[in-house]
Amino acid sequence: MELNDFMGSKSGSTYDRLETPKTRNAKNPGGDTAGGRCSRLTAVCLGLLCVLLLTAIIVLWVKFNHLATQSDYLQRSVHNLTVEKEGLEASHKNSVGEIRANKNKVTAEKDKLQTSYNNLIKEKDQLQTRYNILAEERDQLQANKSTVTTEKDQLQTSYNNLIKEKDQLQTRYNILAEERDQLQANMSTVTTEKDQLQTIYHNLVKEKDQLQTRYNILAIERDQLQANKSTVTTEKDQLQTVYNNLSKEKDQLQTRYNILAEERNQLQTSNINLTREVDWLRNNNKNLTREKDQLQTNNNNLIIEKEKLQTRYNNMTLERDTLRSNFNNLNNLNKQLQTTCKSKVVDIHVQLGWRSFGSSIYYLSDEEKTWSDSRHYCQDRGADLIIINSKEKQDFAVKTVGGKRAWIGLTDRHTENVWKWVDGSALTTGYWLPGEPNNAGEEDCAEVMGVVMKEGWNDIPCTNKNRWICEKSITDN
Ligand code: 2F8
Ligand code: CA
Repeated sequence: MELNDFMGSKSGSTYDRLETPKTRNAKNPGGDTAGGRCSRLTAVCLGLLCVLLLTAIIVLWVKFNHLATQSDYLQRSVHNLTVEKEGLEASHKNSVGEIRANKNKVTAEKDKLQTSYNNLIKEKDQLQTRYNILAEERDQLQANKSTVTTEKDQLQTSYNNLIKEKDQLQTRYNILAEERDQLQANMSTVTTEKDQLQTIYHNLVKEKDQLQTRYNILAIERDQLQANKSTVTTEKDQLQTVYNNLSKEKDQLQTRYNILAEERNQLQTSNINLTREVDWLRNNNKNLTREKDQLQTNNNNLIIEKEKLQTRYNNMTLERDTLRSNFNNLNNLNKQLQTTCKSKVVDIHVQLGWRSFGSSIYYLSDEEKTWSDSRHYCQDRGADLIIINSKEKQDFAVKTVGGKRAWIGLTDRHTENVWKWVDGSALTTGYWLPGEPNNAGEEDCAEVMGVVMKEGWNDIPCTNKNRWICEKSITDN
């Protein structure tokens, strides 16, 4: 727009002064002069200069517009930033104000809390101090209470004893007073009689001596009564003094009792704070008392049961002693009977051909049987084949069998060369003949030989028939 205007304005002066060849030729159609060429060169140069100027102007214009746009943008940005800055400053001011206000509030609250805290600390210390003082006072009062209670109990006991003694003295005093009254009555009677006698004395002179004598006697009696009266009076006075002293002491005790009662009331007042503890202790005490009562009841029941058990134990002890005595008697009787019985058994067996040796009896058969049949014979009679486990028994067996031979209770028929006795015990010491046992032809049973120079054991077949020796213990049963 402005460019066109600019160019228009410029063309008005420059283009009016330029001439194209056509126009020049039209003006000067005759020829091409040096001036004309110079003019055209100048015109061309001017045209180029114009173009350059125009280009520069356009570039500058564009740059100007760009700078103007940037300037507007920057101005708007500055404006916006300024607005934001103002808003931020305002909000900052508000925030700073709020923060300052809050800070002041917090500081004030903190100060209040600090003050409250300090006050609480002080109150706590004061309470702690008061609590410690109260605790000490409570302990002292507790101690004083215990002491006062003990003293009060002692005084009460003393007071009761004094009251009893006072009552006894009063009773004795009353008795003495009655006796005194009786004596006074008697004395009055005697005095009356004396007056009568005095009258009679005047009237009956003859009887004067007798009456004088009686009078003297009566006078003596009177003197005695008078002396008694004096004594009674003295005792009465002493009793009165004692009674007065007792009354004084009673009054003093009453005064001290009143003082103690006041102190007790003060202590009771002071102990109000301890009432809870006391109640708690009482509750505990009640529970403990209940438990104690239950335990007491249990204890009583246990004592009753224990006494019953003791009675039963005593009865049972008596029964046991009786039974033990009976048992001992029966045991002795049993031993006697066993001894007698064994003796009888031995006698009977001896009569039947058995021989006694040690604590057993032995039987040497006349018959001959196999080893097993021989053993059955013995077993049928409560015996078994002989077991020879000592030199003494070996000698006895050799002697019993004489010049013959007999089965003994020894065999290895279950395991070859493992010899065992009939009671299952293993053979430890054998009295075998030289070279025996040799198992010469399945020889599993043992015999004892009593032949001279051939006294010992030999193994032979169990099916052989042989004599045998039975052994029966008389200590069994
Ligand atoms: O009858 C068997 C018996 O024969 C001999 O004794 C007589 C044997 N003695 C010797 O050989 C020394 C036994 O061992 C044998 O049992
Ligand atoms: Ca043999």
